[in-house]
Parts: sequence; C-alpha cells; structure tokens
Amino acid sequence: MSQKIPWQERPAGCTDVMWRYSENPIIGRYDIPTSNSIFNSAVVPFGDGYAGVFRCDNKAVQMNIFAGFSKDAIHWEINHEPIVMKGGNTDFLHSEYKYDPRVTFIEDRYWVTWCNGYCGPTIGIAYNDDHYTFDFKEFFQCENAFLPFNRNGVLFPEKINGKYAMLSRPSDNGHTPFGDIFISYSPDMKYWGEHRCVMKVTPFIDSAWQCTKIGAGAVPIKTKDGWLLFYHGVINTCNGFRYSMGAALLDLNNPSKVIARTQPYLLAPATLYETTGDVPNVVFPCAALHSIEEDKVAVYYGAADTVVGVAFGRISEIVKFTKGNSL
Ligand code: BMA
Repeated sequence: MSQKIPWQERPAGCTDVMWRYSENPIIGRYDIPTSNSIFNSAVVPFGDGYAGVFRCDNKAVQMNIFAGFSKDAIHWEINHEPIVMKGGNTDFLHSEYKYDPRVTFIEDRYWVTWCNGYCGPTIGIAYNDDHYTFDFKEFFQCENAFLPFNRNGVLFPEKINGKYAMLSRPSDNGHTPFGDIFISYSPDMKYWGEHRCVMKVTPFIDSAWQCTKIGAGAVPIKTKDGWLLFYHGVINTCNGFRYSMGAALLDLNNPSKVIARTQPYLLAPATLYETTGDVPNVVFPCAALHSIEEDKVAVYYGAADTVVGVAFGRISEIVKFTKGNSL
C-alpha cells in the first residue's frame, strides 16, 4: 500500500491504548441527500486513495449499502444511489435490506460481506473483480453464506489452509440478546462448513462490557503475534444495550484458537456522538486501515447508529495490551 493511512498522534496526557480522531465524526448523518444516518461502514485502500461501502439508512429508515471514494480516507464522497448487484455465483439476488458491510481484498478482488435480509438477517457476499472492471462500482452478488439468522460476517484477508475463512455471529430475528463468534470455511465462497466456535461472551463478573453478545468487527490484521481482531462486545443495561470495542489475537494457522482477548475494552461510548443518536451508546467497529511498517492502525466505527468515527492506535501497543490484559 503506497498511500498514507489517516493518523494523529496520541493526545498529550492521554494514557489510553486507543484514542479518537479530533475531528470526529468524519461522516455526518445527512451526508447524502436521502440519508437519515450513515454508520457501521467499511473502508479499504483503492487505487491511489480509498474506497468504502457505507451503510446509509434513508429517511424511510430503510437500510442499504452505498459505495464511496476518498483521497485521504477522512473526507468521503458517497454515491447517492445504492449499490446495484449483478449475479455472481448465483442468479438469486434476493435482498430485502442490506446493512453493516465489511470489505476485504483477497487475491484478485474486493469482497463485500453484509447483513442481508432473506427471511431475516443472514450474511450476504459480493465481489468487485478485475476481470471486467476494477472500479468498485460493479458488484456481483453470491449465494448467502449461511441460513438465517446470522450477523457480523467478516472475511479473513487471505485463505487459511487453502480455504476462505469467515467469522460470523449466529443470532435471532430481533435485537438478539445473545451471541458468540464462530468461524466457517469455504473452498469456493459458495459452500460454507467446518463451523467452529471461536469466542463466547464473558461471565458478568469477569468483563461485563462483553457479557451479553460479541461480534467480529474489522477484517482481522495479520501480525507476527496472530490475527488481530477488533470486535464489539455488548452489555444489557437497565437502559438497553451498550456496545464497546475490544481486541483479540487469534492463532494464524487455526484462528478458532484464541491466544488472548482484552478484559478491559479499548473504546466505549463516551463522547456526545457515541452516547447520543438514533441508538445511544454504540461504538461498532467495521473496518481498520493499517500499516505494519509504520506500526499504525485507524479503526472505523459506527457511533450511536448515526455517524462514523475513527480511532487510532499503535499495533504493537494494542498487541501488548491484549496479551497483558487478557481474560
Ligand atoms: C445490531 C445491528 C447494528 C447496530 C447495533 C446497535 O443488532 O443492528 O447495525 O449498530 O445493533 O443498534
């Protein structure tokens, strides 16, 4: 990757492992004419800049995903029309709604996963490849990965032992009051199996912020210490769910093996744009830009189901913190 990832140094006096961008939120709720809110969105390096897939709920509060482009990954031009899918490994393009996209580049193409409405939420998959156009505009929808109900489908950025690998969170058709992270494998992005449990929720007394449900957030980052996964954890409070972000390290060759996992959260709703919005108290990571050489990561998260924020950290410090403060 040649482009510089967005970055700000840790503010003076801050002792936290991760810190927020001072100009947050970087995307506002009304940034396209039809939107009610823009949040839980994913970004990737693209050409000499960046591209992204954005969750824009419209003013009828219908959920859909939109492509967007940026030179610096901070200022975004989001298309005013949602992504229109063509047939990929199937002609079955059923989708009642689309939300919470993730994007990753594997081998020769960008892959998008999202929560796809098909008799309830499940995991949709599409790609933009370099066969016809490498434009981040023409997307080919594939078979849903799983039966409903499932959410938070996150692909690994490379095949593991010759197979595609995806994290997901089996759920229900509502505001799921449970949820653990599983991994599944596929030889072809169509048929998924070898489902294994990766991480479960924690006992309340051990780490309450992740005691109700957890879900994969950003595409895992390959480090020498394992796959670094940013994930969300939820506690059910007397005022409803509160979503925070933690990190885990997964074994490089067998990612269903957890090496370490943060007992404290790395980022929890605290600023006004995280505690106030359509759904108060939500920090929901969906993407991360990183540079191993520069030891930097920028995590993109939905804030209060309304806007998009960015938080920064040093990869080596996050890895050290995860190992040193593991459950
Ligand atoms: C989840 C999803 C997310 C949302 C979160 C908090 O179930 O709907 O899109 O951010 O709840 O409301």
